[in-house]
Amino acid sequence: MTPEPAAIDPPLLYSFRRCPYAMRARLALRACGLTVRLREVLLRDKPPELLALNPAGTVPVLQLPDGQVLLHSLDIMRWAFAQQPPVGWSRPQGATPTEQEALWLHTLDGAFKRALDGYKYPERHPSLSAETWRDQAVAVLLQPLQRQLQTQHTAFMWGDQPSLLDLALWPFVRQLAQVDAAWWAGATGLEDVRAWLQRGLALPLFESVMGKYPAWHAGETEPRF
Ligand SMILES: N[C@@H](CCC(=O)N[C@@H](CS)C(=O)NCC(=O)O)C(=O)O
Repeated sequence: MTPEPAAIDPPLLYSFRRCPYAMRARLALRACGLTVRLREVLLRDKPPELLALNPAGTVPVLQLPDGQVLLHSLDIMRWAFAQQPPVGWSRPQGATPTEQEALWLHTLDGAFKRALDGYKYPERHPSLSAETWRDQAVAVLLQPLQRQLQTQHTAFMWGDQPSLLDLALWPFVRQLAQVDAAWWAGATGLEDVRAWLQRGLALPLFESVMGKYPAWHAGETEPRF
């Protein structure tokens, strides 16, 4: 009789609930139907196990059963989509995003994120006023997004179903919207972006990745996520 193959533990995900990078990694893992063991961390008290894998100390980090370690959220998202893309989604992308998608992601993680940080923490970025930072965030990412959604008449970025890119953007645009909810609710020229964000946040998928977990400590069994 052939022996049963040994069960392989699911990958380990180091995550922080409110971190938008960790959020998009969790969104992708969940959308692709993949299970991980979750180690929720406190950024002010990082476990040595995380620092051993990633001396930069950022989350998310995904450690695969073969020992490979993914240190960036987009790598985790692409890995998840390459394993098992969600059925029926718009342009499910694996390891190789198109040039157009790469450009969106570059703007998002670069110019938009800098402007978002300036808007959220103007005291730490005093070279510009909070409103000017916000205007920049709108100009580099949200206006192009508005134009794309408006021209295509689609619910999501590339069609009637979400895509990797929608998942990558939502947590960051959500943060911007939360800084000043009254401004966001009335911002002119961003109507389709507002509806797109609302649609994303209303997905059961989004709620399903926002559950609360206690911080993990060495020796504790990780909850399955
Ligand atoms: N390039 C990384 C950036 C991740 C990142 O900056 N995460 C923040 C939390 S939102 C972090 O871990 N910061 C470390 C700290 O605050 O000590 C990625 O895409 O995953």
